[in-house]
Amino acid sequence: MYRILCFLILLLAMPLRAMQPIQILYNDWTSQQVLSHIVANIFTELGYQTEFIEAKTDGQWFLLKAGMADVQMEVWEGTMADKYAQLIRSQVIVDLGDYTLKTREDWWYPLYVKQHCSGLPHWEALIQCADIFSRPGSQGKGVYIAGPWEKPDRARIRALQLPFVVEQVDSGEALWKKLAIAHKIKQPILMFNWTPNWVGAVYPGEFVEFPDFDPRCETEPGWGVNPRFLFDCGNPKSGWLKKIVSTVFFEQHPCLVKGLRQFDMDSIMLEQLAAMVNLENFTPALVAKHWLETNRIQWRRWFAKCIE
Ligand code: TMO
Repeated sequence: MYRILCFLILLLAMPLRAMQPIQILYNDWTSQQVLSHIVANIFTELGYQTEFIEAKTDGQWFLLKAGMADVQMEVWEGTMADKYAQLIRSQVIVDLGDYTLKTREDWWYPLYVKQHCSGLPHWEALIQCADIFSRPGSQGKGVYIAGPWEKPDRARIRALQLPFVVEQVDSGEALWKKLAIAHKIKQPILMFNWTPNWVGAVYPGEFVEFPDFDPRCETEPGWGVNPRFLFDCGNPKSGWLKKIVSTVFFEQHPCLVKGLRQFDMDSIMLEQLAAMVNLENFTPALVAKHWLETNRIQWRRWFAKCIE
């Protein structure tokens, strides 16, 4: 009896599952949004239904665990390696490979700042120059402007004994606005940024050179320049960018998995896609549509196994 019931439930559930749209995580920075639209369009052309699941990166890991998200087109090493590794270990997600480009995410400043702080990009210069980054209310301490993605900046500030406070803004747009204003009056600014990104082409700048990243920096207090605290290092300077899918998706869609494994971008293309949104004011959807049209042969080759 029990067996028959199970069989019936399975029979009922199967077509439902097949009809369920593919859930694509949609985050809050431009290149991720464009790539999400690109992959959604590809899946749609191949006959699948898709939907976007809007999430902050903090919240997306839970959604993957809960079966409420299937595909994430951009997992960045500098900010997400820990959570990524946890979910790989617990077999919630499957790694579909790295893009050929390399990434970096870290504290960054526009080049004119060096005129006020000649020891840059070395991190120790921040100790002497903190006051040039002060703002009303920061009591002479430097202000570091963070986005909503980083790893514990306050822990790094403590470990490296930097006279800095963190001001966190909640989107990329808010970061770029701060940068645009500071840049106009050549005011020193220290903020989060990453590459590949469109920003460097418009605002030449550099990353602060912190002590080189090492996994032990985040697990062994004794490692590094401060023997008492974790996070006395920078983020990886040549990090990976990965595509991941839920284990459920991996098992259900072998041909899409094959396609996603081959899906690739170089840094020039990723920067262009972001620039078309942030500089030319096209929507991510439109930029994606344009990419699909001009790269049709390419993506159809990647997903050839899914095309009858
Ligand atoms: C994840 N991000 C590219 C915004 O650093």
